[in-house]
Amino acid sequence: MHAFLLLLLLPLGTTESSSWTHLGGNPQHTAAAGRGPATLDRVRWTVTLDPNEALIDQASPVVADGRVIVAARRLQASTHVGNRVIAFSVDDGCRLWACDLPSDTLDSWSSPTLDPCRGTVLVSSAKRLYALRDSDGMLLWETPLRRSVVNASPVVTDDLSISGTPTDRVLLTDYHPLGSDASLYCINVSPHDLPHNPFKPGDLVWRLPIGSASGATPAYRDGRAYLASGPGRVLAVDVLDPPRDPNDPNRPVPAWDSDLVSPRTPNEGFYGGVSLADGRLLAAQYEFQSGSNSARLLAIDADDGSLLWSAASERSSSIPLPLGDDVLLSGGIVGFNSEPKIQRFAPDGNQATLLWEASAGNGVPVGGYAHHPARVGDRLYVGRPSTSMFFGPHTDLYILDLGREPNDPAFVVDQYSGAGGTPALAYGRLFSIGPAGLVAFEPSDECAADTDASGTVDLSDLAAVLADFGAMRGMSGYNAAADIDLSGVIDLGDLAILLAVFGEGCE
Ligand SMILES: [Ca+2]
Ligand SMILES: [Ca+2]
Repeated sequence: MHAFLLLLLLPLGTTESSSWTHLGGNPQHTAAAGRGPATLDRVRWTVTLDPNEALIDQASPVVADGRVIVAARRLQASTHVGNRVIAFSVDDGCRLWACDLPSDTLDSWSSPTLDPCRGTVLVSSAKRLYALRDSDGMLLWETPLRRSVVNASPVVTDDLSISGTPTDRVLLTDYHPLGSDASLYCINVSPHDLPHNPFKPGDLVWRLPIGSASGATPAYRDGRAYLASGPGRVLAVDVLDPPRDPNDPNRPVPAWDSDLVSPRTPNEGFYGGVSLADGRLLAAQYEFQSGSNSARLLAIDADDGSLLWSAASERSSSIPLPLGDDVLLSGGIVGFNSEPKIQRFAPDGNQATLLWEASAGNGVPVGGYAHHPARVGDRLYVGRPSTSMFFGPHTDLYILDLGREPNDPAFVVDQYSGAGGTPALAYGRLFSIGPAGLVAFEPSDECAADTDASGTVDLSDLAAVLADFGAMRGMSGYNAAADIDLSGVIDLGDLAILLAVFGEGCE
């Protein structure tokens, strides 16, 4: 008992950022987690939807506070009549709530975004942004937009304040792919609190005209939002108090605004999101006419918008995935002299070398232009696209070993049939949608018990369990990362798992 009490006095280990709140995991869309399943043979649960529902195949699940949220459509006699956001318990896949929304535009695959600070789900459909309460799906507020949102996902801040008053914002772009009337919206999410936050949740704070845009999911870090849109435009804008256009005080002036690429053809441009890591902004282009590697992958200096390097790449509307200095890109489509694949690039001066292009062996395609792989270290989780339906679901999930070359037989670590949509990683678990529905994969007990993703089950994990011992989901003090078996309560069951693997490594 003395040892037990002593442990309670240990400084708490920091738990990893165990939620997956955005497309690509976080506002930088780096799509990396500290731990995840090493194999795909431990399915925790599979949920199937009702016959009058269809998952939006290219949208990502998001996970926080013990819930996994997915975007779906409502059907009547196979006709799309509306959209629906559905929440499931990470514990058992039990359906917690569903919220009906109007139909999206053009079969948009915008992913929902979670704002755990405010307890909301942020999701767009057609010409509106909605905030739903994450505990029960109740509509809290909605904001009308000038144009529909198509394929772009919202990004929400959690670090903005003025003199201690929270002033967080959500950033979102709408759709005008061949025109010039698209916008980046900055919408308040924090409570109205004078004098520093004169906005109510859902109030438009500013709107930046961005010309043409489609699927332009912004990235955010340290007060600044970034996006790529149109034929070759990349820009950064300070979210909280951007300088204003002297001729239009409602219109912010970007911190920098670069037209980086003279398009090689009129059919090349940005149709996806950007990622941000180590001061680099990464963006991929889509190209409509030519064959393989007819588009470009770009690395941009996030400080000033200057081009660091570019390389010919497969057409993509996916978000490039930083891997140290290297970059992975999911790109390609079935047909049109293209094919779905994963490409790995290594920077070399003002260019980048294509190190390899990967399938899952035997010509099995993986990735594709609308897919967002995720990784844990050198372990890449990536789906196999449908080759029979152009916008069909990813049918299989693969684990690839990025420490090896694609021609190494051990490059493909594992495979699962039934789901392979853009993966979300949280609490060491992986969530993916596909023809089977929504599937949750379990890690090893060692990884489940490594609550801080340090790589070892040790005293800091024990301290995390003891610190919240007795807490139940829905109570304050409940930390899902310390609920090792995700049962909804932190109790002796978790302690038993932890002690059984104490000292072991999570690999
Ligand atoms: Ca640990
Ligand atoms: Ca438990």
